[in-house]
This record gives sequence, C-alpha cells and structure tokens, in this order.
Amino acid sequence: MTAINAKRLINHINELGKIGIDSQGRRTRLALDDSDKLARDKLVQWMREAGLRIIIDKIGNIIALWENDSNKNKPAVMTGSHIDTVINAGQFDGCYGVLAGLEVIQTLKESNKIFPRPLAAAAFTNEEGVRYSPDMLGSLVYAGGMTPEQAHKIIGVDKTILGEELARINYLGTSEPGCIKPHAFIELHIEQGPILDSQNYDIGAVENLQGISWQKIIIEGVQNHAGTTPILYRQDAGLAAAKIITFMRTLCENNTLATAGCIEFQPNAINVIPSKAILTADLRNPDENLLCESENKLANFISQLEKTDRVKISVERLSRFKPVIFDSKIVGLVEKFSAKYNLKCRRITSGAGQDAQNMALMCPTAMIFAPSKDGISHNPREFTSEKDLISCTNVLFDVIQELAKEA
Ligand code: HGY
Ligand code: MN
Ligand code: MN
Repeated sequence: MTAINAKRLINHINELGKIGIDSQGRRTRLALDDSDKLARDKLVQWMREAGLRIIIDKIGNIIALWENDSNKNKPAVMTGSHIDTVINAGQFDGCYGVLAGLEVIQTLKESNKIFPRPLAAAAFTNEEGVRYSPDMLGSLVYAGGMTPEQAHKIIGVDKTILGEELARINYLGTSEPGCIKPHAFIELHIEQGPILDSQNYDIGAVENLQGISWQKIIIEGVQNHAGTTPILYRQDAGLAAAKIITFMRTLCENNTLATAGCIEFQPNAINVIPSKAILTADLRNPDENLLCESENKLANFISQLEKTDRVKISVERLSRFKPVIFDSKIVGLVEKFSAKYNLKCRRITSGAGQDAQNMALMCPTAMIFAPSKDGISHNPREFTSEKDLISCTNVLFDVIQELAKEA
C-alpha cells in the first residue's frame, strides 16, 4: 500500500524552517525578501528532485505539476499554500501545506499510479500581506481578482515596489496566473487557533472561512510641546489613535474580531504631542453583514472623533475578502478519510485568511486543519506534533487521490 514518506516530509519542514531564522529561533521571510528567495530556491530544488514540471507565473507563484500524456491539459487537482511568513513566525504556517502537497504528489509519482487528472502543488506569493497589501495576493491574482500588472505596482511598507522585488529575486515568471486550470483545490494548513487542541480533536474539516477587512488609518493633529500645551489646546493624534484602538475592542461581539497590529507616531519623541498617528485595523467576521456593520461602526466613530478631537482622519483600504463557504463534497471527503485513519474530526471555521478562499473563486475548494499546540501561531512557539503532521497529510493523500479519480 503506497504511503507518504513521512521522514522526508518532516525533514523538509524542518529544513525550510531554518531559512530566515535568527539566534532566538524566530524566522522572518517577508514576501520577496532575501529569505523568501532562499526558501523559494530550496522549494524549487525539492520540486525538481521530485521530477515535477515547475511553473513560475507573472506574480511569482510557484507551481509543481505532475501530468502525463493521458491527462495532459485536463484541469488539475491542486493543493498548496504559502511559504512567506509574518515577522518572528513559526515554521508550520503555510509551509506545512506546501510541503505536504509536494510529498503527496511525489509519493504518487514514485508509485507510478496513473490518474485521469494532473496533480499540482502551489506556493502562492505574499499570502501574509505583511510587506505588501493585500494579503493572499498570489492566489488572488491566480484566481483573476487582480491583474499581475496591478500587483506589480503595489508599494510595500518599506517603500519597495512589488514588481521590482519580484524581478530582483528572479521570480518574475512568464506564465499567466491561472494557467493550470484547477478541477478542485484542497489546502492543508495548521489551525493556528486553540479549538482542535483544546477539544482533543486530531483534525479539522474546514467548512468556511471568515471575511477580512484591513484598513490603514492616518490621523493628523498638531505637533506641540508636552509641557506647555494645556489639554484644551491639544489636537493630539496619539490620543485619537488610542481612542480608536479602545473603540475597536467594543466591536468584538457577534463573532467580530478587531485588531490594531501596527501603530506609528510622528515625530515619535517623548516630549512632543504627536502630529501624526498611523495605525491599522484588521476586522473579521464569518458573516458578511456583521462584518459590514463593524466597518460602518468604525467609520462612524472615526467621523465623530474628527469633530471631538479636532483632528483630520483619512482611511486607506488595504484588503477586503468576503467570507467563503467551502465545497461540502470535499469537506465530506476530509471527514470520510479522517474516519478511515480513526482520527477524531470536527468541522471548523478558518479564522485566518487562506489562499483557499481565492481558489474557491475558481473551483470546488476545501481545507484540512492540523491541530496547533495551545493554539499559538504567528509566533516562533507555533507547534504541531509529528504524529498530527503525518496523519493529516495521510488524509490529504487520500482526498487528492479521490479528487484525481473524478473524470
Ligand atoms: O492574516 C491572516 O489571516 C493570514 O495569516 N494571512
Ligand atoms: Mn497561512
Ligand atoms: Mn499566517
């Protein structure tokens, strides 16, 4: 009976996890930076060693394709995720799904099984969106949600231009995004939350994914002396930012989550009332109407604040994805094969944004979650046991074969 090469999978995960790591065990591979390039090069080397055809498209998505004469050009069963990370990240977010997908296809190719469909494993560009907004960019372009030309013009938080960075690291491919038509897409990913681990489940059949709204809020006040300016005279951009962050927490009801992940004061001096504050708002909800309601409440609060605090506030839209319901048939396959391996499985919502939410625009799509110890993620302490990594990959192995048999 063919089975994945568990040792090879674990080695690949640990190997890739070493790229971009610092002396404190924190890894940072922001999209298209030098560490991302090193990780990309390593992944392409493994894909080549597996004897797969490598396609690099115009947004730098890396796709490893296994096709033969009998199934050439038919829509492929696709899997994959991302290998870029946030700052001080763990080693499983995204990478696990890419490497598990590669492992499954490599094992099937080695077994000389022939399927009616090609199989493909993808590593999508800039899933995290830390350096360039929006997040899930590579899969968004792949699914036709943005043109490569539009994406190339995006300016990063470090003022670099996305297209130039893509060329600099030599991943400005020539293939059209979406060139490998997907018949179905299944993404394996760590849960990144506490549900599976705390409730002792072995695996999650992801049935939906919450909507995401990212905004940049720029507040302009009047710079002044911290010691001589009476409170009533102040137009304090810093205070206004603090009020917005506190208000965002009041939005967190009916499943809305609100996070201010970035903040910057100018001129950022201890004895100067800030002239400018720049912060970000990350709002999420599995229900589109409730997400819109939270966005509207924040917008209303901001326009009130301009009056009460005599500051000028502008808002830039960075990213916006609607909630997604995954394909119930594929979710059923995840449950079916979890049962085959006696894995305790539950249906679950993805709190994180995923490339699968864009691939769902192209084809029937679903996800598999592996448990995250203590629910920690976007943190070097992110951990999933080898047992869980391997058992969830076995389920991916079976789901892909089942989808590949579909004529
Ligand atoms: O932000 C997210 O949810 C994902 O990690 N990009
Ligand atoms: Mn991820
Ligand atoms: Mn992530």
